[in-house]
Amino acid sequence: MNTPRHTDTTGCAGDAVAWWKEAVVYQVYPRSFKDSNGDGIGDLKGIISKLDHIASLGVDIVWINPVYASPDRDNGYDISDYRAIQPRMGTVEDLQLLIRKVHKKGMKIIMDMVINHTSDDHAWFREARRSRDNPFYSYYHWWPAEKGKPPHRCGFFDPAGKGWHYNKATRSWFLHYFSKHQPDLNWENPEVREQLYDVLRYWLNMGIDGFRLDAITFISKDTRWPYVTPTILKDGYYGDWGHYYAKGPRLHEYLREMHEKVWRHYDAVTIAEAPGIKAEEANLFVDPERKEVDMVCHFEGIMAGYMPGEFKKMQPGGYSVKELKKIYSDWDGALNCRGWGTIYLGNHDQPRMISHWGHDGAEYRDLSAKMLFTFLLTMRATPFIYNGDEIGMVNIRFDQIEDYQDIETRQVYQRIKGSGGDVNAFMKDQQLAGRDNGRTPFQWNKRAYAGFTRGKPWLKVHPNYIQINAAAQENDPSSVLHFVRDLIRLRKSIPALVYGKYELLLPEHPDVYAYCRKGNGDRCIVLLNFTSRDVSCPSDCPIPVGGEIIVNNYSGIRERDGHWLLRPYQALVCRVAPAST
Ligand code: ISL
Ligand code: CA
Repeated sequence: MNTPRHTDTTGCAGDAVAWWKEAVVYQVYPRSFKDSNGDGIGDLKGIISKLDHIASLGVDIVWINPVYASPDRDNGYDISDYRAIQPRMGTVEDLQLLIRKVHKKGMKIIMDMVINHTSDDHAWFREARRSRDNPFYSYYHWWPAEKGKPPHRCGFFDPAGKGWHYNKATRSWFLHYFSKHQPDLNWENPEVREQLYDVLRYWLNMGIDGFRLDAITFISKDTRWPYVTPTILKDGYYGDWGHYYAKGPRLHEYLREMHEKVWRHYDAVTIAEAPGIKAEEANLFVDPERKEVDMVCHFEGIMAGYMPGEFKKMQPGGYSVKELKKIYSDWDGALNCRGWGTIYLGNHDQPRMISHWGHDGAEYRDLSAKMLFTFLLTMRATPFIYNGDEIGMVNIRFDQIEDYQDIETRQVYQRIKGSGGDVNAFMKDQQLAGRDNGRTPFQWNKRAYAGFTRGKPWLKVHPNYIQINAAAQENDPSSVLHFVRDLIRLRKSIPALVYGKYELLLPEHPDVYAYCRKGNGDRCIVLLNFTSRDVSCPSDCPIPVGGEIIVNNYSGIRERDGHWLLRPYQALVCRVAPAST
């Protein structure tokens, strides 16, 4: 699909057509997708065996989380060999077969690349930590003991929250923004950059169509190592940490160099995971004239409703719809005519979409899933679907720390326990926000372990798999799965839903998210009730006369006193076809 389907744009230079703007991305978390050999861990052959399911959705790009050699301290986000496949995941031949099969089905495949840090088991680091004279020492960031203690930096996955770890042999501390098993690479060293660019070329030459660049906003550090006040560098995640770490002085210089040396030579799509980036900074990354990356995945949307400065703690009462509207509208406004956005409502670092933004009780589970998918697939941004969401999977809500496998949950638990904090409250928060909620095995059918594995799964399967599974959804024409397929088809058949301008309607409405997508005389009005209550859409709600309802997750529309009445989690899309405008 290198040739974009549509030729019409909104007339802005930044809205030029591109295949990746029209694409729908499907994220596969390989560990939890499908196990082919009974060891309880999903693998490449497993993905290959389920390509029909993926292709049946109508998605265009498959993004796989890291499958490189790794001691798996952070499920592959700690790479020990950039050119090797993790044996548990399969072989390079398996990957090549996957690439061929994905391409044969008319889709593209992108890999996740972790180049802010390596594993401490990577050959570079094993050498580096031996002595200061070792040629690889300068591949990482160090603070020598003779200078006293290093200035505080966060280690997000460190039990003490510390980002420096002391290494005896070199009499120095090394920097790790994540766990001590994930030392940060020293991008100041041109040799490091060349090595990494070579890795990128290696996979692109194998046929990979692009990358999701993990934690890429963190690669540049201020190596004068200034003292930064604790209010800026909170130990918690969601204070101002990201804004400091994502503002390294040479970040954009590195991104431009990477573009010049790698991306420019390939028709590859690049997606920067961008923690710490605000809407007003977005174009620094994605303005095509700057030649950096194609898209960023920001965190402002996904973090709505979390308590600032705390570790993934939801605000009492959850997120506010008005806040959500403001964030997405600000991002659209910032990118308008210059760059292009992304939208995602869940991923492997987040709780399940339905549990987070909708309602996972039986009554509203499917309705809210359909409403959320309507949002995801009608915005002016490339949508990312996280595997399992299309069949309505929900949070597992573990009540014992032993059930969690995630390094983040386990380390933060230790941190809170160690500092005499409230672990019970933390366990409750994790039921809502813990990353393992989004990582439980994919529910294929009602056989043992949901058909994910013949062995014992690495993480517990959600007990609701008997009701919620792909096979059951397949057989039910009113299921979330069928709804998602229809929506993807719809997005592709109406150019205004891809490129059309986005205009927020009813900005002050506390419960309804309403907007219009407009382009080439075509107009689609989207109305979404984000609550479990009946709400009324005021009379200025511009449902046009003569419009055709093209999406509705209920069988009809109610009206009272001349107002539309939206049922709990009702989603409506009304199209005013070109002829009637
Ligand atoms: O997941 C987060 C908080 O729960 C984020 O802060 C996350 O750590 C950050 O966005 C970077 O995420 C990426 O790199 C991490 C890895 O653990 C994540 O899975 C990955 O998406 C370290 O490589
Ligand atoms: Ca396996």
